[in-house]
Amino acid sequence: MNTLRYALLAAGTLVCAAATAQTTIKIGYATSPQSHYGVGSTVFCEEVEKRTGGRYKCQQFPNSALGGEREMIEAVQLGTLDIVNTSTGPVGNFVPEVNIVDIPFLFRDYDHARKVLDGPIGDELRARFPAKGLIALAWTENGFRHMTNSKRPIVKPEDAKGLKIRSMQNKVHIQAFQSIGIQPTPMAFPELFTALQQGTVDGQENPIPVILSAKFAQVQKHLSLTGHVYSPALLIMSPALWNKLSDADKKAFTEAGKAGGAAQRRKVNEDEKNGIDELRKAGMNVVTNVDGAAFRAAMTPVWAEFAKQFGADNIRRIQEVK
Ligand code: EAX
Repeated sequence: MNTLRYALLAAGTLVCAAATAQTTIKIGYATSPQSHYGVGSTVFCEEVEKRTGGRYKCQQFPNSALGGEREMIEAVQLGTLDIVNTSTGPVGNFVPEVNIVDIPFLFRDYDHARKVLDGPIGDELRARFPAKGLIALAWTENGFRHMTNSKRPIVKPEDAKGLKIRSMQNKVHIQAFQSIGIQPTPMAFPELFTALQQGTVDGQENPIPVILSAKFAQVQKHLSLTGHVYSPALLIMSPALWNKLSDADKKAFTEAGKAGGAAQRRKVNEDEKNGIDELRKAGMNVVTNVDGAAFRAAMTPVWAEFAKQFGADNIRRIQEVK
């Protein structure tokens, strides 16, 4: 009788253990835990833990601890990293159609960008990822990108001519910068601060939240509010993890992704509101009278190239979202 009792007890313990087994998921991103990516990732992780009753919890790898965004996306594809919270910068190297969202001056403002990404167009773009061995769980946000450099204030495109500006590994950005005489230097984000410090490049371009969290004011004098590109971001998950999830857990992760994206956008709003003064106080010369019309006019020829690459109708469809 005792043997049966012990066997049942052991079986019961095993069942309980299985029911409360906890899986740790690894999530990586480029900037600090206090940054917009850190806030978005933390809310995502809290929501996952809550919505799965603690069966899944995160281990975060901030500050490019696992490499640049391109390397992290590759790791997600291989299944050695579960999730990356990344800008779309390098994503076009994996899912070429996504490069359409990186076209300069495509989005009018944050409201327009968020409406496009949260609507059918954003869903259609996310649906292209599984065929490339990636799961685009949710849109998060990086923000409108502005130029910084150590040489001179940039007011109009001519002022940027000849400057060596670091770009993301993004062919649309590279084409656009070349079209206005900038010398783009594609470089992974983790190398950027040192490159600016050593003068390997004269400048870079990033949203206010990144310029703040990466402390670029320590190595850059001039900030020009060009807002030349809206930089979306995404929570991208490994199919190795996604395919193991039950339907209920897939729903839980998807809802958690939306909550993370909303929190990240709120942090971007905050940084947009307070960040410029913070950067002035940190010693940056902030150029607010950038000639946006001149930048748009200078990029008209390369826009014709983008219309050929992505389809004028597809671009117009994005522009017409109100
Ligand atoms: O996603 O590489 C970049 O400039 C990105 O904006 C940064 O990694 C945050």
